[in-house]
Amino acid sequence: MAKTPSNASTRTAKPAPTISPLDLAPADIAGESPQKAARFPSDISVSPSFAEAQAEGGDTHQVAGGDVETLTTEQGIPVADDQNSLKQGARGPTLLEDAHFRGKIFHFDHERIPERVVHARGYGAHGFFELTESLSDVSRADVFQRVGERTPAFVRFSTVAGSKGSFDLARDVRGFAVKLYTQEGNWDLVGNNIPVFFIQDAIKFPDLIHAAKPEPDRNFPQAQTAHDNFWDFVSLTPESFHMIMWTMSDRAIPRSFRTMEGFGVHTFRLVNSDGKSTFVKFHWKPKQGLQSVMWNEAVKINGADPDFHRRDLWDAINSGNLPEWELGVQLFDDAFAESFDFDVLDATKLIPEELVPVRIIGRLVLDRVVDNFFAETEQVAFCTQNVPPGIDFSNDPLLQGRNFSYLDTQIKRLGGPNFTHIPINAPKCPMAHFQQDGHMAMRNPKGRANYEPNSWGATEGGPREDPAKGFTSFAEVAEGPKQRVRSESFADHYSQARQFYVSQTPIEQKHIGDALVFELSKVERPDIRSRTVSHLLNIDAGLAAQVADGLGLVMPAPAVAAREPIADLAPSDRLSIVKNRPDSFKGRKLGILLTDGADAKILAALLKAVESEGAVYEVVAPKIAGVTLSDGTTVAARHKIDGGPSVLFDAVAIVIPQEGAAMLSLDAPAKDFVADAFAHCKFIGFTTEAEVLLARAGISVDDLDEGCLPLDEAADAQAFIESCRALRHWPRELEVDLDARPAAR
Ligand code: HDE
Repeated sequence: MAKTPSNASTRTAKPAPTISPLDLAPADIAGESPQKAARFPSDISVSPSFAEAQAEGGDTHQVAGGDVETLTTEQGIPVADDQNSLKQGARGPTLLEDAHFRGKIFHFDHERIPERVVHARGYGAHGFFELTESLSDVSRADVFQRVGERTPAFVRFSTVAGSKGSFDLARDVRGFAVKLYTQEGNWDLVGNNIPVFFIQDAIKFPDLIHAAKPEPDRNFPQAQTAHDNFWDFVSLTPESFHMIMWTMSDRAIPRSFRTMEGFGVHTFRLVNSDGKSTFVKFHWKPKQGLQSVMWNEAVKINGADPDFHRRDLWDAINSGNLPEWELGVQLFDDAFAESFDFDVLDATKLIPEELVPVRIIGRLVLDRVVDNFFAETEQVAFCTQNVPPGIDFSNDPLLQGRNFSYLDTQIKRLGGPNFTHIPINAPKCPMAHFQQDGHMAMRNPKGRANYEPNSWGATEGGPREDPAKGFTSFAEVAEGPKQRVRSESFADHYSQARQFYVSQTPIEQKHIGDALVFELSKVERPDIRSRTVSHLLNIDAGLAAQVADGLGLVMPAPAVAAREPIADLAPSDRLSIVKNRPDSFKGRKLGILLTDGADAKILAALLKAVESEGAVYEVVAPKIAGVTLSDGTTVAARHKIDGGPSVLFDAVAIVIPQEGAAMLSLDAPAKDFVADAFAHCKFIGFTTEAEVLLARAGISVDDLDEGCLPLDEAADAQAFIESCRALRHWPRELEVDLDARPAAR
C-alpha cells in the first residue's frame, strides 16, 4: 500500500537512488528538487533583504567537502565560483579571461547533435541475451554456440515519423533495434515491431520518409501519417498496402514497448562452420503477451502523458518487473524459398508461422535503465552491416541499401569516423586494427607499426588477419545483366495484405477500417481518398465498403493489379493481437479512484489481489496529498484526478463512499475518468455508491455489462482482478461506437 505523505525533503548533490513509483510518497513524487539547493551561494553580495528571503526559503549552498565532489572545468581545474562570471567590478563588464564561463557556454552551445532522420524519438535500456538452444548446426556465430551463456545487450525502441520531442502514442511503426555485444563483435539486429515494410527497394526510402514526415511548406502534421502527402505516395505505391494494413491495425498503437513483437524483417542467412547457408527470419516474442490501446485512447494518452511508453519501460525495469522476449528463428532452405508463393527477398512479404514454425533459441531480458540518456540512447549507433561471422545478408534490395545508409548516417550524427570509441558503441570483445586518427580518436594503435604487411614481428607488428576465424561472406553466385529492374517475383501487392486482414478478429478488423477512415478524413484531396479505396478493393470488398461508407465516397473501380491477387491464402492466427493476448493481468496497471472515507477493507482486498496477480496500481484522488480511508488510515495519491485520467491504466476500480460519489458527480475530470474507461472497453470495478457517478458519466444501470464488476465487499476484489485478465471487454465497443459495423457484430 502507498505510504502516508511525508514532509521530509532530501537535498543531496547526487541524484536519489531509483525507486519504484509505488514506493514514492507524494512529497517524493512532487520532487523536493536537489537543484533548488545551490541557486545562491552564501558568500555573494546581494541585498540583505534578498539574502534573507533566500535564507527563509531554506536555500543552502552546498560546497565541496565530505562526500561532495569538487566541481572542475573540463580541463580538470577546480572551480571556486559557478554562480558568477568574472567581471571588472561588481557592475562592470564580463571579462574574456573567464575560461570557466567561456568553456561552459561553449559546451552548452554545442549540446545538440542532429536527431535521427527517422526513428528520432526513442528509448533504450540495457540487458542480456541468453542462449537457450544451440544453433551450432546452422550457424558458426559465437553467440549461438553455448546454451546458458549470456551476451550483453542494448535495445532502443522508437517511433519512426515524429521528431525527438514528439509523443509516444503516435500511430506509427515502432523500431526495435538490438545491439548484442558478442565475443566476436557487435551484432546489430535493427528491426521493427511489424514484420514487413512499405517499400521493396531502398531507392524509394527518401520518398517514403519525405511523404510521411511533416509537409515541407507548412511543417505539420507532426508524427502522423494522416495527411495528403503520405496517402498520395502510398496510393501510388501499391507494394505498400500490406504494411498499410499493419500500420492501420492496433499494432501501430502498442500498449507498451514490453507488449510488442520485434522482427528482423529481412531474410538473412546463417552460415555454419562448413560454409553451408540457411535462410533465417528473426522474431522477438514478448513474454508479457501482445497488447495495444485503442485509437481514441492513444490520442488522449498523448496529451495526458506524452512519455507513456518510456515511463512504462523505466518504471517496469526499476520495479524489477523485467521485460523479456524470446528470440525465435524461422529457418528455411533454397527449396522452400523456391516453392513459396512470394519472393523471400521481398520485404513486403512475411512467411506465415504455420508454414515455417518459429524455433525459440534464446531470451532477451532488459534489466538496467541507462545512466544517461544522451550518452547511451542518443549516441547509440546501430548499423545493419554489423554482423559477426556465421550471420550474413541476403540480396533483399532493402537490406542492401540499409547496409550503406546506417554507417553513413552515424558519421553525420556522431561527427566523425570514431563513433565506435563511444562506450555504448564499443565492442566488449578484444579489438585490434590499424584505423587511426580523425575527430575524437580515443584509442590509436600503439607502437611503430600502423600498416600491414609489416616485418616488425609478432609482438610489435600488430594484428594479422585470421582466415579460419574471420568473417567470410557466403559465396553466393551473382549473375545477370547490369540493370535497374524490379523482379517479377515482387509483383504481387495485395494477397498478403488480405491474408493479414482475414486473420484478424472482427473487432481488430473494425479498428483497421476505423483507422483508414480517420486518416483519410484528414486528407484534403478527394482523389487521393478515392485512389486509396481503389486498392482496398483488391484486398477485401467488405473493408473497402466500410471505408468508402465512412468517407461518404462513391465506390471507385478497383486499382489495376500488377498480378492477380490470391484470395484464399489461409488465415494465420499468429497475426492477430487479440488471439495472442496473455491470460493474465501481470505487469498491467490498475487505476484506483478514491475519495475520503473509501472502504479500507475493499481497498486492502483489491491491493492483495493486484499483488498476487503480479500487477501494479496507482491511486487517483481529488488531492495529491491522498485520502483518509474509512478506518482512519491515510493513503497517498499518485495523481490528482485531472492528472491521472483513466487512459493511463489498463483497468480501473472506483472505490468511493456516498459523499465521494456525490462530490465527484459534479467534477468533469472524474466523469471523464469513468466515461473514458467505459468507452475504451476497460474492466471497471465499482462500489454500489459509485453508481451515482457512473450515471452522471452517462453509464446507466442498463448499460452495465460483464466488464463492469461490483466491489460491494472485500470478497469481490479477487473476481474483479481475475476478469481483468481478459484486458478489454471488446463486445462493449459495438454498443458504444457509432462506427460499429453490423458486419463486426
Ligand atoms: Fe532504418 N534507418 N532504414 N529501417 N531504422 C535508420 O539510421 C534506412 C528500415 C530502423 O534506434 C537511420 O541511425 C533506409 C527497415 C530502426 O537508432 C537511417 C531504409 C527497418 C532504426 C535508416 C530503412 C528499419 C532505423 C536513421 C530503407 C526495419 C532506429 C538513424 C532501405 C527492419 C535505430 C540511424 C536506432 C534508423 C535508413 C528501412 C529499422 C537513416 C535507407 C526496413 C529500428 O540510416
